[in-house]
Amino acid sequence: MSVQSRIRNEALRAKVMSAEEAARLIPSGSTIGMSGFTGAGYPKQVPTALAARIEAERARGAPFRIRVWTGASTGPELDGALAKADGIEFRLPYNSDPIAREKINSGQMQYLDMHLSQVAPVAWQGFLGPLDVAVIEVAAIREDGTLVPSSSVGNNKTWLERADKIILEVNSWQSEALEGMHDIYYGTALPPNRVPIPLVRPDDRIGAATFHVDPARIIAIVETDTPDRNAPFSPPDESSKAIAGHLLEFFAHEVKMGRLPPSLLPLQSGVGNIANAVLAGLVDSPFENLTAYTEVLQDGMLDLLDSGKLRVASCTAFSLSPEAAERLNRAMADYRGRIILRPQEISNHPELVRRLGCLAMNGMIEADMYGNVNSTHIMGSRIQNGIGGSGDFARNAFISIFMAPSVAKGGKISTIVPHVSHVDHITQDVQVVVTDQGLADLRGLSPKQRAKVIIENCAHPLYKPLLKDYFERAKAGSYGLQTPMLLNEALSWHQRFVETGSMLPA
Ligand code: 0RQ
Repeated sequence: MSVQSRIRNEALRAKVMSAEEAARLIPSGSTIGMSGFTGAGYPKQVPTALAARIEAERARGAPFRIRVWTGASTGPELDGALAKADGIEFRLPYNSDPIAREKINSGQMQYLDMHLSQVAPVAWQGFLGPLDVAVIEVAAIREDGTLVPSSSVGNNKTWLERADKIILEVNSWQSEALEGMHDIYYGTALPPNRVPIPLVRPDDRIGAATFHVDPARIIAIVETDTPDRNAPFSPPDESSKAIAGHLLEFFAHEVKMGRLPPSLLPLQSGVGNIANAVLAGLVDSPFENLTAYTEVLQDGMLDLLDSGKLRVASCTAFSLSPEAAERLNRAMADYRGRIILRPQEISNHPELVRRLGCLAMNGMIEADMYGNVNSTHIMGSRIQNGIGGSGDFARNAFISIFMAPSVAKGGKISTIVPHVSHVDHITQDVQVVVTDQGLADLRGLSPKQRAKVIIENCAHPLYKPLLKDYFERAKAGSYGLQTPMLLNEALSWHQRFVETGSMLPA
């Protein structure tokens, strides 16, 4: 594929330069809005060149740091390289890069972990300050100067509108057949000018196929030919398969009771082993004509599309293994019409999640016996990734489901605890908790009723007697009996792990 064919606007071709030249146009102290969502569609060469420049400047005694806003997680060429160069002073809204995680947890990087639907509106509110530069990967530039989005949309529309200067990476690794797959809605506004979003089905198209951009603000275009960070998937393990089994049985029961239609409701599914096992389970299930209104399209969802069980998937990004990315890229045109990529403020919009009645299935770090969920912090203080889209979906879903193996670290940690060490999702936003041990349907239950069901159905046998014992003593010695709690003891399991390496008593 010749690069010329990807930059089809004559005037913009004059702005092509190397990544190093483009990186030189970014001043120290800049706030940069980068594309990228779960390792898809992030710029790959300019951030790496910028990291090299930051290291060179520091060697000369000139400190150089930037503020980075993205869609969600990116890849090693962006977060990894910039964090390694100690170039990121402030980062939002989601990170899963191990080097950046280490910088955050060692106090060297400020990190604002946000609901992903809220990033674009917050950028418009203005209290985060100006956006100096947007660095955005696109699949092509059309004759009329509009941009064909890449394998993720994220916050790109907002960064392109809001930034003073724009640097584009045109990546010829991305399929040209992506053109026509996106739906970029330009109708959002801040109050008091907000209007209803006219989307009532997961497959509705309400926007444009491309980004509009002011060509005068484009200061550089860099040509690349580099794959997304597509992490390999391990096949579902026994625990994930057990979790998937419990959940599919629950869905079947809900259909039988007339509380869900036979084609279920639009699925939202997180990433990782468990989510993939649930999707794999759906391929072999009796459910037909499924839809997805979700954040990312992962391997399991592609399989579900291929099986014919999934009619349409709306998302903001791909999150695929290298094999699945190859498969999708080869046949992209065949999937057009069945996959829609939207800005994350629309894919995760609370108004739409509530209207469509999504079935939200997300991973968790731990849940307590009352149904509060921790999705982000290990032992209350150490960030793992971030809340991502889980809060956007959980509070507004038709059924909000959280899943995890019943133990972590080979049994040294129970994921069902007396009290979560950090709260991301309050008990009112958590309707179903599932572990390999079983499923707790918490709908309509009071706190003490919830505790009984969670301990009985979800706790690992190693920890079940300890939880029962705590609950009985809490009921006898608590200051109040609505949500019994022994204040000094509630977090003692976590403290024991920090001190001895295990939540189990010696
Ligand atoms: O640590 O890597 O050192 O072994 O946490 O845990 O079991 O690999 O789980 O990859 O499914 O991630 C909640 C983090 C789960 C994820 C979370 C340790 C465990 C391991 C990772 P090691 P696993 P997963 C929309 C939804 C928030 C964002 C979200 C997440 C590591 O699902 O980031 O929902 N969610 N987005 O050993 C101490 C515990 C632990 C624990 C696990 N109780 N205590 N450590 N670990 N449980 C999709 C997107 O937003 C993209």
